[in-house]
Amino acid sequence: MSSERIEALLQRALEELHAATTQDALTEWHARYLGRRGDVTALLRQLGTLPPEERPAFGRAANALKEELQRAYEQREREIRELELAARIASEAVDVTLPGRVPPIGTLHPVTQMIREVTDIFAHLGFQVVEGPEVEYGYYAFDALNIPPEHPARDVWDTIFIESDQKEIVLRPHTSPMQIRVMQRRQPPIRVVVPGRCYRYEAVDATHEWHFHQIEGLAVDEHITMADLKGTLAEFARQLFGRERRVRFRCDFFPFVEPGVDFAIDCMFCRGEGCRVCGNSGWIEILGAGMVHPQVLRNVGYDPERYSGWAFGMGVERLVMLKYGVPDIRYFYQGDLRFLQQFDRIPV
Ligand code: FA5
Repeated sequence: MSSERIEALLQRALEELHAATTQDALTEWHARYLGRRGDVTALLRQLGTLPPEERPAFGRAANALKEELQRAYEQREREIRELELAARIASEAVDVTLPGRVPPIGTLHPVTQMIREVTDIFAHLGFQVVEGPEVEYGYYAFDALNIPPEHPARDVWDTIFIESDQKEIVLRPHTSPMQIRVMQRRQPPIRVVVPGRCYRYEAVDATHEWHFHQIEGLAVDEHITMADLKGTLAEFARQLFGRERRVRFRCDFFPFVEPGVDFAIDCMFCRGEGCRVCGNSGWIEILGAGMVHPQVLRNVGYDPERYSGWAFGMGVERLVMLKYGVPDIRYFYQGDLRFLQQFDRIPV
C-alpha cells in the first residue's frame, strides 16, 4: 500500500471524525477505523503480506496513522462531551427572574370569618369564648330551658331527633343549651359567648337552612340589668355594622327569658327609609334576647333573688348575608368556589 493511500485514509477518517457530533456517531466511527474490524486494523494486518524490505516503512506509516487517529479520536470525544454538557445545561436552565406560581391556598369560610369577627368584639368587651356539643340531651336543649316535654314551644325548634325513646338525644336546634352547661359548671360572674352549629328539621329556602350557625351570649352576676343588655348589644351592633347604627328593642317571647326581646338595627341599605332588604320596615332583626328566666336560674341551682342575667342568640349566616348583601343562604353550603372566593380577606 502506498503512502498516498495511507494519507487518503487519514484525511477521510479525520473528515468523518469532525462530522460526528454525538457520542453514538463517535462510537460508530471508532469501530469503523480503530476497532477490531476497522480499516486501520485491516491495514496493519496487511504488513505480513508485504515484501520484507517494504515492511519497516509501511509499519511506521501505519502505526503513525493509528496513533494520530487515536489522538484525534480522544480530542473529539472531549469536544463532544463538552458540547453535550453545554446543550444539557442550556435546555435545563432555570430562569430565576420568572415570577413564581402562587399555589391556591384557600380562604376561611365566610361563616368562620364572621364567627371570628363577632367573638373578637365580645372578647374585647370581656367575654370568654366557649364551645359545646352539637349532639345534645333533650334536657339541655329544652327542659332546663323551661320548655317542658308537652309544651307547644317545643315544636318551634323543629328538632332533628337522634333518639326519642328513653333519654331524648337531639341535634341541637340552638346554642341555648350551653347556657345551662356553663351555669352548671361555674359560679357567677359569667360572661361567655358560644359559637356553634345548629340543626333544624326545616324546609330549606332562601333564608332557612337545615344546618346553620348561632352565637349565644350569656352574662350572669349580681345586679345585672336590662340596661347592661341594651348597652352591650348596641355597642356590638355598632362595631360590626358601623358607629352610626340606631338600635331597636321590642317585646318577644322565648320560654327561657323574661322579659324577652328581639333586637334590630336600622337598615344599612336604605338608612331606615324602607327597602327590599328590610321589607320596607326600615329595621333589620339581628337576634333574640332577654333576661334569663328565674326558673332557668333555679334549674342550675342559682338563687334568682341574688343573681340575674341576660342571654342572646344570633344567626351567623344571617349576619354575613346582611353585611355583604348575600341574597340566598343556600350559597354558603354549596361549595361553589366562585361564591366563596369573594370572601378572601383572611387566608387560612
Ligand atoms: C333561638 O334560637 C333562641 N335560642 C335565641 C335566644 C337565645 C333568645 C337567648 C333569647 C335568649 P330563633 O329560633 O329566633 O331563636 O333563632 C335565632 C336566630 O337563628 C334567627 O334569628 C336566625 O338568624 C337563626 N336561624 C334560626 N333558624 C334558622 C335556619 N333554619 N336557618 C338559618 N338561620 C336560622
